[in-house]
Amino acid sequence: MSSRRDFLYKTGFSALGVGLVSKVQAAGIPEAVSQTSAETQAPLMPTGGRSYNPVVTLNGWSLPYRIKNGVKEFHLVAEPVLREFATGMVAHMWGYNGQSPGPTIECVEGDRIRIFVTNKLPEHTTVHWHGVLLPSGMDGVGGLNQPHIKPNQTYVYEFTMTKSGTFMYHPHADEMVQMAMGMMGALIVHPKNPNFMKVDRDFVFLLSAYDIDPGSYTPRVSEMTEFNLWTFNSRVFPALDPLVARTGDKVRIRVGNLTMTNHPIHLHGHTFEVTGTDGGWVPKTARWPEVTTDVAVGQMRAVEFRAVAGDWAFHCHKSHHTMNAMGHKLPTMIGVPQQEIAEKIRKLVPDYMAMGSRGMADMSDMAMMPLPDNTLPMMSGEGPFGALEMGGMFTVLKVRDNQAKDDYCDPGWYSSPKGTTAWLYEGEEPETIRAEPATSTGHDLQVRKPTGHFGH
Ligand SMILES: [Cu+2]
Repeated sequence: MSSRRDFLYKTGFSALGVGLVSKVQAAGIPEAVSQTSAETQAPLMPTGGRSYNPVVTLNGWSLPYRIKNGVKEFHLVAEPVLREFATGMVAHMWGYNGQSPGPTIECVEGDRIRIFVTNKLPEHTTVHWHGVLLPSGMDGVGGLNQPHIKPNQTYVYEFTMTKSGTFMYHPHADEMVQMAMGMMGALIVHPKNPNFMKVDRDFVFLLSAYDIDPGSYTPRVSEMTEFNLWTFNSRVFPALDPLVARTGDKVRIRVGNLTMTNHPIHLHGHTFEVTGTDGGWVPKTARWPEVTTDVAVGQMRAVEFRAVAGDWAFHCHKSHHTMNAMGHKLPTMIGVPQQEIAEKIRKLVPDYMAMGSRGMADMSDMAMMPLPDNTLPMMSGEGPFGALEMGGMFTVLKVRDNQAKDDYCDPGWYSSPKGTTAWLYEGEEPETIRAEPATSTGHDLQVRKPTGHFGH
């Protein structure tokens, strides 16, 4: 741990704590604000210019701005960062302003924006503004639209936001390496009319994937398919914050995909409509109900729904993407008796444990197996009824009747109304549960209280 790169990482690490840390100040350039926390930060209310309803970045934050002569100015710093994926695992990555992904940039349709980009990486970079309509020279493809931004240089991008919607930013320079190292961020352009497409809660995050060998700290940048960490905003379950809403809230979730494969994003307990892509808003007449929407590589999808009370899983539907740090070359051992061979191996390797004779659920028990340094159990997380057996791209939408407006704090686990939780049958004659046919919301079941046993 003594190379120059380690020194840079350690410099960042020494500032680890909570909140914002001022970092770069130079004449004429807005202060570069840096974030050290991987927790979801409160929405950043507008500090001048046109009014808008800010977004909440899942396990992320929004970049403060200043207004100078009518131009909204931001300062992005491309730099090595440390990102905690979950307790027990920190990755050495490249990002912006202290975190990977970088801060969400928020502005308003019609805004003139000026973004200073300072390069503190050991190699050149650029920034491409994915989906934004702008002059060709501002599009950020190194060598095509502009010279590369060399280490320690600052470039200025300036353009007018002509349409509202959900966009992204990322380098268009040594892309394979720089995106595999975590360089990306969300860019939100709010409508000029704050009542257009208005919602009560507006969440955003990016999908990204990394290959970090157990016991190591830096993503393998040459990996194309065999990733072992599938993330929402470079964070994995159980360390992802819940998405919190109040019953009846109109909720929007904006999801951008900068991985190498598609992710069918699935929400339980609701139907939603895709209301926006990185091309713009979808007209009402072109929307249809869904419970899963596939977000392809390089795409952004905004979905909207009315929140229904409960704890609802929200995850990628590829089951390997709700796992952490797993190998994919394991033989299936279900039904294979391993006791005899396990005893023989234990004579040579005392800690050896035979795996998977009864499935892999045993592996969610972290205590059963010692893990190498800086890696995560394949699946983990405790719910109110036991192990969740999930990892990676999984979090929980928590909707409560009494969640206050603008309160995004975790309300704890849902307490279901009596008689509405599946129960253990132990031989008694259960009373009939009379469920009316589900209505369009699916949540108006008329339930007569059964007298069976309730687990909890
Ligand atoms: Cu996926």
